[in-house]
Amino acid sequence: MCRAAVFQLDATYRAVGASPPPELGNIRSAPREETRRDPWEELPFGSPAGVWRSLARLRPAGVHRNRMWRSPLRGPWLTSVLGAVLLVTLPLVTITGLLSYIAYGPRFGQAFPREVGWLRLPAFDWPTSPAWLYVLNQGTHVILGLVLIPVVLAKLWSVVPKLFEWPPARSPAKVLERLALLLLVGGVLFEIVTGVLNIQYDYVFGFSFYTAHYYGAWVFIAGFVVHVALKIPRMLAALRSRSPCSVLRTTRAETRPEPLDSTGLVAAEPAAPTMSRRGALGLVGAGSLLLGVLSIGQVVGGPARRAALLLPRGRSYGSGPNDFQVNRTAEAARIDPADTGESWRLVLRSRNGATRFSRRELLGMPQHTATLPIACVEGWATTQRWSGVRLRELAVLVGVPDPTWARVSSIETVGAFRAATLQSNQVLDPDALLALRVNDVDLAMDHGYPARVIVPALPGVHNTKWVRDIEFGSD
Ligand SMILES: Nc1nc2c(c(=O)[nH]1)N[C@H]1C(S)=C(S)[C@@H](COP(=O)(O)O)O[C@H]1N2
Ligand SMILES: [Mo]
Repeated sequence: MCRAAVFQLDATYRAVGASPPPELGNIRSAPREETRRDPWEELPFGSPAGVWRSLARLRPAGVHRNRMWRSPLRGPWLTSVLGAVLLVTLPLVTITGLLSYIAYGPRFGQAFPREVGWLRLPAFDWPTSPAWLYVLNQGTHVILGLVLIPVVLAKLWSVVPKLFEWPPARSPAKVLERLALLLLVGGVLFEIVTGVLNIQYDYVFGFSFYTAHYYGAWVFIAGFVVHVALKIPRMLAALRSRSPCSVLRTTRAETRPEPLDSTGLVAAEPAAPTMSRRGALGLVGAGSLLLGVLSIGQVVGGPARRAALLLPRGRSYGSGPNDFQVNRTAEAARIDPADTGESWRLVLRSRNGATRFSRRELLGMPQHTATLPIACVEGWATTQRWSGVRLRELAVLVGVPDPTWARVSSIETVGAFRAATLQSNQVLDPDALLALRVNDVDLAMDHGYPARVIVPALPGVHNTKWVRDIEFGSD
């Protein structure tokens, strides 16, 4: 009992009129314990060993190594199993994220963030085939990202005693390792939180989601690479330490802690197991499965879409053949019906000048039909049968048979996505359309009437609706 508490207790007894029990007096009058002199106190100030040892003495109250983390499941094996899963899957989430950045066409200045300095990614023409490429890319990024949340949380749970290790690092090498860990854990949590908020809500951030998510990814990548390089030998050794089959056969009653070792993961005073390791892995797996079930429907479509509670975008639908999801309605985009009526003209531009076409004239041109998906960066996708005029035929009409780019602009004047630049392969693909109709009827207003762009494998955002103007260039 510390001296202050004794005085307090003493005063309390007196306050209630009782005399303090004799033990209390004994403690009070006990000679003050001599301060123990630690050998490192003699070390010269600033010597590295001295710094670490002083740190060791400054352990904050409440930090007891391993004492409060008593689950008998924690140990190198469990941590390594979860680590191995993330080692294979997190790179997929990361790479599809970076690929999506490239798909946005950074060289046209339309990827976010626009300027990334030396973090620039290699640019290449995003392919137009297979048409479902961007569905696959974003489906993987968003759904796998969601599904891995329980695994990430379980991995963090498995190593949480390390957070309370004191001193936090015993050598300069350990400081670097811990710093990498800070990037890794901070990065992964930041990416999860920003990603999840973005697919749930309309732009709740006070900053650009894309910019934050992009730089957050690099912070995560830096931490991940260092962490994997440092931990892989230990992970492999731990995985070999017991066979997965034996773990899967072990019941709760037979569950024993892993042998106490130097990793600091195994509880020094383990509690009795409340579940087996297979139970714990099953729980994580079930959590992942649930997240998958609650989101995959937005990618595969059909009746499954209604179960996709975690991807609420595009829940407003049209009617009849236009009955498929709308992310941004004509009303939200403040499209004036007067601008889409009889007076609407498509303006085609090139260095040779500008030409205008009415909707009737466009319908009089050769019509082409293609069944193509629209895949939003946020993971949802929908596949429909679109018909209209091929973009490459429109290019010919203004004397640019070999365009290297096309700039599409919308009637819309308010949104961030009212214009997009297409690569040459995205203009020249035989299925790249200025769509006038969908599923054999005119486009609904919400789907971009009088005309919208539909290009195979193009990120959804660049399938501009309510098109007003297309400029073709060959420079
Ligand atoms: N003019 C215009 N076109 C647009 C958008 C927009 O906001 N304005 N949204 C884009 C986005 S982000 C997607 S995913 C696709 C499909 O969105 P929709 O469901 O609103 O049609 O349209 C794209 N075309
Ligand atoms: Mo989108």
